[in-house]
Amino acid sequence: MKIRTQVGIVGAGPAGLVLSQLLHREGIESVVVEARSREYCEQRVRAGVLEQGTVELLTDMGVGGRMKREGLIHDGVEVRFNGRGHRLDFKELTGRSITIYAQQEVVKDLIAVRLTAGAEILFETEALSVHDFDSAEPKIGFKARGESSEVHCDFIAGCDGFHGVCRPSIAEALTFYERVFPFAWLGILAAAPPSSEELIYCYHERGFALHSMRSPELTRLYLQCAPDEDLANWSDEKIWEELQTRLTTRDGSRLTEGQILQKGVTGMRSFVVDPMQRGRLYLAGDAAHIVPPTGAKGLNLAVADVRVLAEAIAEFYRSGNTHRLEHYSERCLRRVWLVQRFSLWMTTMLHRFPGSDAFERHRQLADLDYLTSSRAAAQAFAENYVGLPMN
Ligand code: RFL
Ligand code: PHB
Repeated sequence: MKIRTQVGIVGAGPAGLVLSQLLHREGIESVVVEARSREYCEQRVRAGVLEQGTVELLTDMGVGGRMKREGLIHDGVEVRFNGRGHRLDFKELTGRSITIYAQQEVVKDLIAVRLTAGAEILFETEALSVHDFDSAEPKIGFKARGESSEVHCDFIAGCDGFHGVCRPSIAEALTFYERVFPFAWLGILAAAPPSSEELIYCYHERGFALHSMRSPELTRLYLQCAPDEDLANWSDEKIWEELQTRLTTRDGSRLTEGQILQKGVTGMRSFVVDPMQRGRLYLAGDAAHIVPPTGAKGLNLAVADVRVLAEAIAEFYRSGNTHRLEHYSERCLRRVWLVQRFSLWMTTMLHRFPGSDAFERHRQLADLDYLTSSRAAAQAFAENYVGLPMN
């Protein structure tokens, strides 16, 4: 079997699906090859914070209906340390806000819109190779029902996440930049109403904790743990006790507890490849970069990449001009490094580093003090958190 299309996309995560829809709106055809089942993609619990620019793009693309009805708009966040909360008001500081809407809901909405428009998404089809990207007809190799097959296309978009095949296929042409952190996050989803109307980022001597949510009935919470933490050592009671200890305030307010529906450990790294392209293969999203989740940026950055890529591909089909394609990586990497800087700064300020001394803890507290007492500092934080301008 041989499939011919204009753009072959590997991966039906946020990057691949948004790209496919943006291209469709420019009259450009694509085929998406996805290793997992539709159900798996629609259920994978991950990000929850959408920048205003991401929300606007999804709305312009025609996938904003349910997000507008069910998403929670937040005008600020709380930063908590020494048992006291400090609210940072995005709306007042930047005129913008964020939306809480789960990544898997974004994925569900995108898949539904793409399939309704007659798109081809080949689920349960793992790409085994990408090749010929230095020619005018690159190819994605895969096996379907035991038979080797290929997608032949004009361009390949490698939207296959951190563990995909696209980046390794061009590894010799790339420079890698990486930091792995000596801690991870233990995350839970609980059937409990959120204990605050907004997100709470908490610094505590026992380690970082985060209060987030998915809906008026579902709380999402995280606590800093060891990178190789064994979930078997964490009973539900122990998780709640640790969260209560870290998030406690001087006035004694407590989290509302509930049944834990899901738990998992997420490693933390900062990772960038440069360039994000080789010949007619373009990397986007987690395939090209990873940020620690502290800044809530991974999904938003993936969307920013494919917006640049869709514009560049559209220009090529309109005029034959390859200028934007040639500068794809350069345009993306500027934002990528700004977001890396922000995510690393938040991570460093809020986590307990193993072996850190009293000097380091005083420095972190001074960072938090400055953030919550200086309007200039709060504004710099808010402008990054709600999302830097697209251009
Ligand atoms: P994805 O979502 O990993 O999608 C890649 C897709 O490619 C498929 N694939 C293949 N398909 C075919 N053939 C192959 N050989 C393939 N190899 C892989 C995979 O099955 C998958 O469907 O990457 P994408 O699209 O770049 O999207 C990136 C985001 O998923 C990621 O950055 C965010 O989830 C990160 N993140 C957050 N981002 C935010 O913007 N805001 C947040 O609040 C936020 N919180 C988080 C997060 C990530 C977390 N975890 C679990 C890593 C919280 C957590 C806990
Ligand atoms: C989430 O709700 O999952 C979430 C929120 C903020 C973050 C990371 C994850 O920084």
